[in-house]
Parts: sequence; C-alpha cells; structure tokens
Amino acid sequence: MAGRVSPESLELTEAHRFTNRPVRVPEGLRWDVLALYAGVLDGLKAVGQVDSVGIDSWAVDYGLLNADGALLGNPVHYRDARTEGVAEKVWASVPAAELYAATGLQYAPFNTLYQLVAERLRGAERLLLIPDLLTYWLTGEQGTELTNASTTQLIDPRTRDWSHDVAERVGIDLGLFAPLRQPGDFAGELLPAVLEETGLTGPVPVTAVASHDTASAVAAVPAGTERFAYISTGTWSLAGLELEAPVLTEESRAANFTNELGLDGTVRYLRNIMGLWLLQECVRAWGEPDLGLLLREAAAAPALRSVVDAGDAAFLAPGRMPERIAEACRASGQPVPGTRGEITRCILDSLALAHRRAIEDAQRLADHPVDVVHIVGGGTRNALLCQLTADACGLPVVAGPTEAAALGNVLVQARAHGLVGDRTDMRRLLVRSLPLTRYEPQGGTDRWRAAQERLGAR
Ligand code: LFR
Repeated sequence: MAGRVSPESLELTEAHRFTNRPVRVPEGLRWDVLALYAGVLDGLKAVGQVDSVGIDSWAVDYGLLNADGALLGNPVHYRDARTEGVAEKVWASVPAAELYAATGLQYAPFNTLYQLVAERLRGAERLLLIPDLLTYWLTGEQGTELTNASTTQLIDPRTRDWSHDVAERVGIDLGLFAPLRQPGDFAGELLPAVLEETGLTGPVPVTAVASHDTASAVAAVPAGTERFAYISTGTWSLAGLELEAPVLTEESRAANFTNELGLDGTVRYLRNIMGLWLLQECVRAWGEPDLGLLLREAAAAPALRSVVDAGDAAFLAPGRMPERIAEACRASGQPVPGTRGEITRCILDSLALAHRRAIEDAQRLADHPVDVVHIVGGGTRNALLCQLTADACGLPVVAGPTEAAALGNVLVQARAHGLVGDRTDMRRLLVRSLPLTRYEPQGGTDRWRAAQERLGAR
C-alpha cells in the first residue's frame, strides 16, 4: 500500500497484492515467509521511490535465527496444533490468574509464550516476530516492536517492558528477543541489495510502526470522541476499547479480555472473536462461490434462527467448517442450518452477537461507556454484518476505513517524519479524508438478548 500524506490530506493506494497462503506439511501448518518477503520486494518495486517504509502483520508468530542471522525453518502458524495442552502445563508452574495479573493477556492457545514452551529451539539464538523479521531482511537491523511484543504474553502492560519474572518462571530466555523499539522509532535503512532489487535509490529509511496489524488498525479508527468502541474485522474480529491503563481484574480474566499495547501509552482492551474466518473457511469448503450471491442469500434467510459461540476456540483450526457449525447448532438444540445462505446467515448473526457481548462486557469491566461502535477492516465491505452489529449492540455503527491497518501504519510513519501531530490530529485527518458509512440500530435488542440466552451465560 502506498500512502501520500500532507498535514491536510491523506491518500492510500494499492500498489501490489499477494496471497498469504499457509502450507500444511507433514510436521504441521507453516507460513511461507519467503513468499511474503518476495511479495514485499515486488510491492516496493511497484510503489517506486518512497520517503519511508513500515511493516505490520498479524501477531504472536515468529522466525528463529541462528548465530549468523540465518532463518531456521519456516515459521509455525498459530493455528498449528502443537500448542494443544501446553497451557495446562504452564499453569502448573504459573497459575493462570497470576499470569493474567502480570501480563494482562487473554488466554489463547497460540500466545507466543505457549508456542515457545512447545518449541524445540535447535540452536536458535534470536527470535524475531514476523514484522520484525521482514524489517530485518530489509535493513539488517534487529528489534522487537512493542505493540506486537505485547501479544507474546511476556510483557507487563503497566511498565510496558518485559516481565522478567514470568519469563524466568516458564523457562524462556528473554535474551532470544532483540531490544524493544517503539512505534515511530527509526528501524534502519534499506540494504544496498534491497535497493538494487527494487530499483529504489537510497537512503530509504524504514520506520517502526505499530507493527501488530490490530494496533495499526486501532490507531486508524476515525473516532471523534473518547466514548467509542471499535471492531477491527477481517479474519478475526477484535472488539473492544482504547484505554489509558490496563484492566487486570479477575473478572476481566474470566471474561477473557486482553490488554494489548497501543500507540502512545494506550491499551487495546479487547476480545478475540473468530471473525470472518468462519465464513472464509466455509467459502473454501464450498469451492469459492460468489460472495455477493452468498450474502444476498444470507440477507434473505430467516434471522437469528440458530447461532453459535463465535468466541469459541473450537473454531480455531482450519477444515470442515460447515460441518463444525452444523454440529455446534445441533449440540445447543437449535435448528441445523442447511443451505449455504442459511449457514452464512448463522455465521453473520453469530458474529454480530459476539460483537454485542464483547462491547457490553468491555464497557462494564473497564467502566468506560460508549455511544458509538466503529467498524474498521475488511468487514466494513459486508453491509449486512455492519447492520446486524448495529442492531445487536443497539448502538450506531460507523464503518470505515477498510484498509485501517495500512492507514495506521502510514500515519505513524508520517508522524515520525513530522507531517502529522498527535493521535487526535491523526484521527481528524482520517475523518476529513475518508468516506464513512453510518448504520443506525433497528428492531430493538430483545431478540439478541434472547439469542444470547440460547447459548447459555457464555
Ligand atoms: C489479526 C491478528 C490478531 C491476533 C491474530 C493472531 O490479524 O493480529 O490481533 O490475535 O491475528 O496473530
């Protein structure tokens, strides 16, 4: 994505798009990170001369390097099964409640901490999170960017620094990690070989951004007040609040809310919801039918007939998604959706319901009421999902921008280069530059409350 920023204007254009296709090999599910890096180089070539480059990606995953800085194997995908049963072993030495009080991170089987406990290090001397790995290949410089580091479960959200105590107790050597860097820090310059390959003329600085894609996306929520909730939608739905301080209560842990770190000392207090992954996996199973048609069928299907718990980690692994959704409906005594349209409707209703629950819980647990819900990311294109979310929450939804992560990335670079001011300034620029769509809640929230009850208290 190429951004063009001035104090009065902001433009984003897509220069190059490439797929990110996980590969299953006999030992498990892996990322093809060299293909991703090749995509980055092709992208730079397509963009042409630039003043700055910044990288963000999904969180928690990493590459391991040997003493010479060479990558040791393909990074393991967070949906790989290797972390099954690992958390229970960790909790035997550090109880889950203590782990939450120290790190504020929700339980997810794929948190870097659990992955590292399951890891065989085999001579690894350095661990670089995915965006830091790509940045390293571009610059030769190693660092660990803070917003993404906060998803490892090895950071204390109060000090915004490593939790030496947790690392020691679970037996993880923090020396594996490169020094922390902050969004906006200088991260190096494109190496001569990169300049040659991409046709750019140096020096081209690389700027550390909020390298966790969700942190970049939250930075680009076009909010005009502090009383807002956000949902960053895509493969995941990340639903919650932007706070000044973490919420580390036992109640918050029980509700599985996470305290990830955001820009400028903020905390991203949110819950991971399975998101459009549920639909993506069905679409894959159905042989990629037309999405527009599916959504029209879903809109015409009966509303709230059957819902599943879209927060359930049982949906994490790939494969057999239509069957797994049908099984979940059957197990909770609801009608089993039969047609593709009905299954799609079930997924969208379930997502809207999970959005409602996350936003209600977050307001209560953080004592932070909101008047509006901002939806950013790929899901903004799904008008039915946006309307259902407004209806379920009983709040207006403002949808847009779609490319929030890329915009947050670009704005943090622009700020580091003195083109925009603080977070409020960044948000003002977004509101001025981008089309946003507003959805008003319809139909009352009673039927959503009743649907929630069908899933039990969860
Ligand atoms: C979204 C995201 C989520 C994180 C998940 C796994 O792309 O980064 O925030 O929980 O992917 O890394």
